[in-house]
Amino acid sequence: MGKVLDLALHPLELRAALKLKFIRQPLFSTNDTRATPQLERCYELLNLTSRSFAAVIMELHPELRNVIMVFYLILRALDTVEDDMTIDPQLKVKVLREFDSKLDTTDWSFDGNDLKEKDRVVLTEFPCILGEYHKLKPEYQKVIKRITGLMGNGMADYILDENFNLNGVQTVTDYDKYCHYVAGLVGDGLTELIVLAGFGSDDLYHGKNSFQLYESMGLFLQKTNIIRDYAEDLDDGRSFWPKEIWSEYATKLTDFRDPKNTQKGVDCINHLVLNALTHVIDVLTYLSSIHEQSSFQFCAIPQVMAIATLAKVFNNPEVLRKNVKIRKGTTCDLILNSRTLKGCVDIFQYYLRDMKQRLPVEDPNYLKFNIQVAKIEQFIEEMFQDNLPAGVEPRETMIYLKVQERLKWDTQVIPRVQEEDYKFNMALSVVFCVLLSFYFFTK
Ligand code: D3A
Repeated sequence: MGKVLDLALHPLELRAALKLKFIRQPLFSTNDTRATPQLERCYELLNLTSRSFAAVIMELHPELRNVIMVFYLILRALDTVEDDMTIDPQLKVKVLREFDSKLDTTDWSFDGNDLKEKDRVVLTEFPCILGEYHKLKPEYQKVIKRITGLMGNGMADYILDENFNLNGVQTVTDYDKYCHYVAGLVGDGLTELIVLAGFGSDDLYHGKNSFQLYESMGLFLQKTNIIRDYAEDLDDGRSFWPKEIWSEYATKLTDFRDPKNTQKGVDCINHLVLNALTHVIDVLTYLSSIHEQSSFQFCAIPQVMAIATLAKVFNNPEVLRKNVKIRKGTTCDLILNSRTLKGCVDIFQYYLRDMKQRLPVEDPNYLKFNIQVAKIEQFIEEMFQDNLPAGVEPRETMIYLKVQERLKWDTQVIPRVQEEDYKFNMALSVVFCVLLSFYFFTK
């Protein structure tokens, strides 16, 4: 009921939700996801673990759809072992370290999770995932195995790291390193897969700056989740906020829960948001290098949701007590409007300006925050250079040329969006006429 009321109070979001549900057509048919009972079961497992992300993966180009579905399930299986506090740490470390070698088998499974663990089925039915993994092209299997090995060992190292377990994340460098293992590596693997499929420019994975770009794709998502999940993580007896930042505002991380420290907590949140914003230029550069439409959407949706979430947590004391989330209708709107690079950039600009407007002058990082936003705004200017005075030619910088290339793909999406608008308006007119005639005839 809450969700329905939420939508009714935000008519533009209601419009987006209806358009997404009834009008927008997927880029590719999804019939082949039911080609065999084993493949169908894998997609069911994907749906069980994350319904919303499953929908994003289902929309991918058939060349990458099963590859990323299998990659996601394997990563989820790793996560399910790592997260389960009922598993003996010695066994946990062994399973995590050996996980990549299990990909060479056809029948490995794991039944050691707590019966209450919702995702345990991914591990008990792992042979089903292995069956689909072995059907993938060898070059895709190699990427998945490499990342599984690095992530499994990284997770095991953290379990054995007493300082981390006792005192949490210390420096900002440690924070970046932790986020590298849980999300940066995902960005690495996905980027190699996208480039192997020929869906992104070669330099996106092999270029001089490529590591920084795909690392930022993961770090921006993970840092957003870490800021948002403060209350939930603390309830579970953990936290990933780095001491180097929070110690500027409190002596203990739990201090922020005390209402008398709310302002300090909010200052700390804003500082963490500022830290996350250092990845935005890389994210926009990365998105400019994707040429295939479904891969672009797959990469763009989590990023626009992250900037919307950052704006939601920014200067928000509620984060200190509960998990705040963006509205369902906002998500629909973001999904519809992030199909073009220009659309994504507009979304980033909208939320950056919103945060800048709400930033109190008393904030200890007021100046630094404004400088970071100005830096991003200036970068966006350079991306498009569409406000130049008459007679001034655009500077052909690396990002400008990249964006020009991407805009060619954007122009193919625009007619699709216009057709959807037309269909939606027609459908709305028909519904309106039917309701009106019903009213007059029954009066
Ligand atoms: C960094 O990883 C990427 C990526 O890199 C190039 C491209 C696309 C997606 C991801 C990444 C991802 O997105 C999810 C995420 C956050 C942290 C880790 N991941 C991750 C794990 C595994 C894969 C890809 Cl294969 C984002 C995410 O999980 N969500 C939750 C569901 C949301 C989108 C954001 C959808 C919704 O409607 O709520």
